[in-house]
Amino acid sequence: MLPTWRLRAEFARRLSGMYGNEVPAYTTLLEVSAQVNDEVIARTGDTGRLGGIARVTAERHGAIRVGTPREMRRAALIFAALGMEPVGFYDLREAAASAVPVVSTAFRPIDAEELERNPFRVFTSMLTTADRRFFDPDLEARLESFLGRRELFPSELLRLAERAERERGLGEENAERFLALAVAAFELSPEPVDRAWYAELERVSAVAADIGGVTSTHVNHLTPRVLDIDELYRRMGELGITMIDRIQGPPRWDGPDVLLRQTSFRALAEPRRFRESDGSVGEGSLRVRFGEVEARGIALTRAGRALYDELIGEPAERWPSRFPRTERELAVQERAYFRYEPATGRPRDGRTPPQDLAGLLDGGWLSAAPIVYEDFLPRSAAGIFQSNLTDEGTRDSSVAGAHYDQQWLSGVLERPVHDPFDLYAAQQDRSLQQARRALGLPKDTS
Ligand code: OOG
Ligand code: NI
Repeated sequence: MLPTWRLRAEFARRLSGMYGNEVPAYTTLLEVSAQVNDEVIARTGDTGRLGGIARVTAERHGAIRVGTPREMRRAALIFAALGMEPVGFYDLREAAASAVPVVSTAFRPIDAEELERNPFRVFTSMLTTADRRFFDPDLEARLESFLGRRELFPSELLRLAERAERERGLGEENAERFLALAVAAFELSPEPVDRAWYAELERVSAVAADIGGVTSTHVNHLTPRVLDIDELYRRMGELGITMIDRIQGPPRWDGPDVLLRQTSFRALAEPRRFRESDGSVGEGSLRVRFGEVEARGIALTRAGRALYDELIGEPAERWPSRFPRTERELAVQERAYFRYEPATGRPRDGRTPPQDLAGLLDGGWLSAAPIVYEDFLPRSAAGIFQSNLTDEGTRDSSVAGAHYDQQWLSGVLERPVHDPFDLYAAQQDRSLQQARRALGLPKDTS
């Protein structure tokens, strides 16, 4: 029997192997990331404060794009089989200046223990075909009909996924079959692309064409995690791989690493087959996939995030005077999430611990371990999407956009879409109450 987490780890490993065969620059990126990580560990020691090296080395996120609520629901079932649940709602239509007509969520494990075993996550976007700013009624109808005719996931895969979710794993033979089918579902298809249809959608948005212009889905990118993203950025440049002009997310500074920093490069054009209007099939190429790398830091509370959102438009020099400069300040000001533990073996000398968090931390009664940010950032995601488009596409801003939100997505998926802040807060809260109990303190009700 392969339990859920092993299915997830094995899926991530095989997907990475498959993608490495498809996109050679990804393999280079993995090599450079591993090198940088080894060097950081040799320099600083593996303190594991933001995840141990075993986790970080295996850690990836993927990005996929689907066309309809039905496809989204089926993707959710496959991820559920892997112990990955929908977390967060991202509306990239508003976050991007270019035409990016999608809304998204991230499928990922939500328990600390499961994250530690393998934190594989997939940023999953769905085309907003009902949004009149991008698609007129005629194009919407043709898109719906095209998407309605395709099956991204074979029924055998869906049946095995249902079983894996229900039984929290699969026997060896079924697991093998499930993994092979699941990886194949995200492979680039040799099926010819209808040139005129693809081009028509491309005029609206390259993202729309990538999703709705082909009969299958594919991994758009797979992203390794690196411990020093500035160093990685420099080295990729030395290898002649042109990165986008900046690292998205918080600036480099000497304070704590928070949230997520990401950067990307455009992958090479890939050979694809095209069907022309006269019915003939010939060779061509498309350049839609890219490489991305990320560094992860501490998860911020709503208050911390509000401050981050305020500062992100400002120059990095402003950070030190405005953003908490130490983990202690982040904790005491309730700007970031931590897992609290009672300090062990410390003689009390007859003293009673103070009530407040600052006192508990400063007096050495409690230790605080950062909770890693496991999610994405809409502005960075939009930046990543955008920097890899050569064309802005078209958007009719004179008409109203269609409304999609987290509740709507929960309905589509027939599963709750978790709020990331609630997940981090619950984890912190549990640890704090437990620690207070261990110290003989009353429950903190603040
Ligand atoms: C997803 C872009 C967002 C990230 O890391 O923020 C993303 C896509 O291109 O499909 O992957
Ligand atoms: Ni990504």
